Amino acid sequence: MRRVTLTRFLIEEQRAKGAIEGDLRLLVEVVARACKSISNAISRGSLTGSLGATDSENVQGEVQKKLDVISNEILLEANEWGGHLAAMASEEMDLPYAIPHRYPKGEYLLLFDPLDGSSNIDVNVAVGTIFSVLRCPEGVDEPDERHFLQPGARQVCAGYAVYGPTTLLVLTVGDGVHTFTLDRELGSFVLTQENLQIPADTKEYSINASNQRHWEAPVQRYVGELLAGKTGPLGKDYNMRWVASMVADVHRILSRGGIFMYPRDAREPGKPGKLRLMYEANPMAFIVEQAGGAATNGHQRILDLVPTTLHERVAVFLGSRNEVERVTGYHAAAR
Ligand code: AHM
Ligand code: MG
Repeated sequence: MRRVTLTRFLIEEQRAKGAIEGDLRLLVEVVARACKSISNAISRGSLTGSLGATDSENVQGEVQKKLDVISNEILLEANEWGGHLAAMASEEMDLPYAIPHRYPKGEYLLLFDPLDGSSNIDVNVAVGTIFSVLRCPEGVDEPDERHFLQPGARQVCAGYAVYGPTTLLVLTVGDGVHTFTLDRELGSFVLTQENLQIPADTKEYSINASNQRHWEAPVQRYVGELLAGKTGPLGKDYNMRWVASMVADVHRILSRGGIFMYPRDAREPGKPGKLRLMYEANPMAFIVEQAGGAATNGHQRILDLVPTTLHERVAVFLGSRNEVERVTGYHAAAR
């Protein structure tokens, strides 16, 4: 069997399609290496005392888990010295991280959620890392928050790692979506699936139904119809899955279709949703669209939204195209 490692895949893509610039290739390899280290840290769990909470909170007011902090540090350390980045931003840091002056700077901005699905860390359920790559605006030497505030459509690369029964890296550079599986004996990510496609129709949905009483009318209508099953207006029975790690839920959708929803709700009316636009929704929306799916905030394509702050939140509906269009249509009809 021909084994294509991530390194070989990236070099061949670069040669054949010119789709990947040298520095972007380095960036992806460095992020992948960091994900291997995170995977190792997670797999040792209690053996190294790395489970449990710290006594600090992040900018969103969430208590940081030890592994949130460890994963953030692994990504920063791996990426700061290679000369491929102008700056980084993370769910775990209030402000962008400037590349130390002793290192050369590159043309890319890297954003990440170092460990997504934090509530699952201590219970041995799949978690992941999500990342997004933008270009630093030309002529900007010392990027600050403003330079990150670009619509998701400008991403040049996005990906996620899932730390589950196997460790996977799912990647797009705007030329389809590909999956790599970590071969622990080789120490390399190996290409295991090319050009993933999300079926346009599905019989599976994901939503945290405990928030139902807080949802807006279009979401009530849509989920009501899903629950009504075969005898309802949609004429078929639907199954429900909710891992509570977005990476795992999105990965299932990439594998067999489905719709993932984290709508805005009335728990905190000031917030337009729970998930963060720049390092959760945007990279996932880019990946989902590259796999033939759709992603909206109920009203607009997520990738067209112009961010106003680094940590802003957004409602998310993504996955199988026909279902995302249906629930987006219900929002338009309710206006
Ligand atoms: P996190 O980045 O702090 O882990 O939060 C994001 C996670 C998503 O992975 C997941 O879809 C969602 O929060 C689960 O939320 P809830 O606990 O409300 O079901
Ligand atoms: Mg997250």
